[in-house]
Amino acid sequence: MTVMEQRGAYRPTPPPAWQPRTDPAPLLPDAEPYRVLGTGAADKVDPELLRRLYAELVRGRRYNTQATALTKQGRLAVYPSSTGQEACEIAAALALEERDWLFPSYRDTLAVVARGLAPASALTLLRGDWHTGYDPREHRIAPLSTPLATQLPHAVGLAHAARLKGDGVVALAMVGDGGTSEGDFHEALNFAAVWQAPVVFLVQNNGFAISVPLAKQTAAPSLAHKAVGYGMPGRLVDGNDAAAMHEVLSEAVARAREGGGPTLVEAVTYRMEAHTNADDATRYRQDTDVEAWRDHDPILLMERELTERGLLDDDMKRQASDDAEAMAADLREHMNQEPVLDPMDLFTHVYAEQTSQLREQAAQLRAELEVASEEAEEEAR
Ligand SMILES: Cc1ncc(C[n+]2csc(CCOP(=O)(O)OP(=O)(O)O)c2C)c(N)n1
Ligand SMILES: [Mg+2]
Repeated sequence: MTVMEQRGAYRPTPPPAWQPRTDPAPLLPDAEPYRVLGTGAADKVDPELLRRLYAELVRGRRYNTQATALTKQGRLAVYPSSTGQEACEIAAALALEERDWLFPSYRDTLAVVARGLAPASALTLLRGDWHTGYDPREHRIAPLSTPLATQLPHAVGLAHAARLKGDGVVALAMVGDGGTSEGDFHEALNFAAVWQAPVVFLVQNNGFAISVPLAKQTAAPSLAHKAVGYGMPGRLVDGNDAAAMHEVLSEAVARAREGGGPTLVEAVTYRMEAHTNADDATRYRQDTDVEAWRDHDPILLMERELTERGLLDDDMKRQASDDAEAMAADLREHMNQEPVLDPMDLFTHVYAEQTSQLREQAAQLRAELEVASEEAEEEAR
């Protein structure tokens, strides 16, 4: 008799039938990117909102062309243009209330400016002047993040704290298609869903991570589908349709505020310019690829809708363009001023409490600066 044949020997029992923890069907994104402009859904949108979005898009486009021009004039070290992506940028800012928090990436200067930051302050970091360039707490805007996706766990942490405090604050975090391959993306989404944190993730799928096209980035049906694996809804939206973007992000923000948990929104858009002024996009894509998107330009889509419904006349167009020009002139004026910088600021805000090494280095720099200023005085005599 074998051991297994003895009375009371272990007999495997079948496991309980497997049940999904949540029904995946409601979490799945639409098969096609959601659109409003040019469809019947546009009739329901407040005309004032459409006009506001139009004016912001025009202003945003002008900001992009002005900042790019400043790189050519040597006034700005680097600029990642969001030309073609203005609808995502503007909608992200407008979907939030003042008490909410925005967590942008380096490409999201327009969202930061549309949220109310002074246009020149949004370029401080990209000029390499002084840390973030603004007080994140005052504006409720986290620093423009260059390390990909690191802003996402920060947003979840803030949102989780807001939920514990019950203060109704929502965090909206922006990331690119390439950023979705980072571990931070996975960790942030997983924590957000488990904790039901009031956070909205906005992925701007602009087709590229520098030279890497989306097909080499992921084999997922869409980036929005990734939401299902974490247990949150995924939304697939036309990222060039400002009305659709505004509606979907506003819904996701409201849902988060009401305790409904996080949402992942994928905005399908296109990066019309090179990655930054330091990149040559002709090395990895054809001009014809770019041309194919011209007719689906976010400003054009909005202009068509407004014109067809008689909501936009020449005066309004001129007003939007004049306002954008005034903003650009102001930006030029600020960026043409030499910044007054204190080299000792290199050491502030690195750690809450400075390390002994940093104190030593600060003392060394202070001594060098004193010698340099004495020498300059000597020469002046
Ligand atoms: C952690 C990290 N790895 C690599 C880089 C270098 N890098 C800068 S931008 C970029 C591509 C990002 O593409 P995507 O997330 O699609 O954003 P996009 O630039 O298209 O807005 C890479 C790899 C970085 N900044 N941070
Ligand atoms: Mg990208």
